[in-house]
Amino acid sequence: MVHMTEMSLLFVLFMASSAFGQVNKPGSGQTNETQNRVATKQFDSQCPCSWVGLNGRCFIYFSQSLDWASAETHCMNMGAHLISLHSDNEYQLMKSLILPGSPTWLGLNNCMKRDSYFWSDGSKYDYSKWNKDEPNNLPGECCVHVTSIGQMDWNDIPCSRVYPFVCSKKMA
Ligand SMILES: [Ca+2]
Repeated sequence: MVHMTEMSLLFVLFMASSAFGQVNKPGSGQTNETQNRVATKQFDSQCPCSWVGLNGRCFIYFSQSLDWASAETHCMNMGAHLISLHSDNEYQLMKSLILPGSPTWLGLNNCMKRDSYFWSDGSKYDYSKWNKDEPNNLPGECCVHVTSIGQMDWNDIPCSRVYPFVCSKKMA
């Protein structure tokens, strides 16, 4: 049984490496390793194709730039929400999915109440990684994104800005 599982995993990794073959570049061992790790996560999880699983949830990155509400709607149309983060592990997974240095929406905002942040998926606000001196609550800044400059962590910014985004949902 274990042997069969290993064989199945090897087959999936082989298929994944074939599928990704055209984007692999000679000498990019780290890229191959990352893709294999992603493929393994997909295989181990109960996530739809192209989603990555961690801690009972599935994650996917979209490179198209949308305002916060449109990005949330895009996620909801797939039974998901903009990503919520609850640990360094989840944050690092997100960073491995997005383009390096790309500003990216999170599901976090305080538009309803200045002192009360909430995640659009309704989960508890129990983790944060704000840039230094953020959130600074400048006028109109009530949605949160990962910045492309400085510490490349979180900043509050107007929800009308357009950025790529990550969706997350519970594993089926
Ligand atoms: Ca800010």
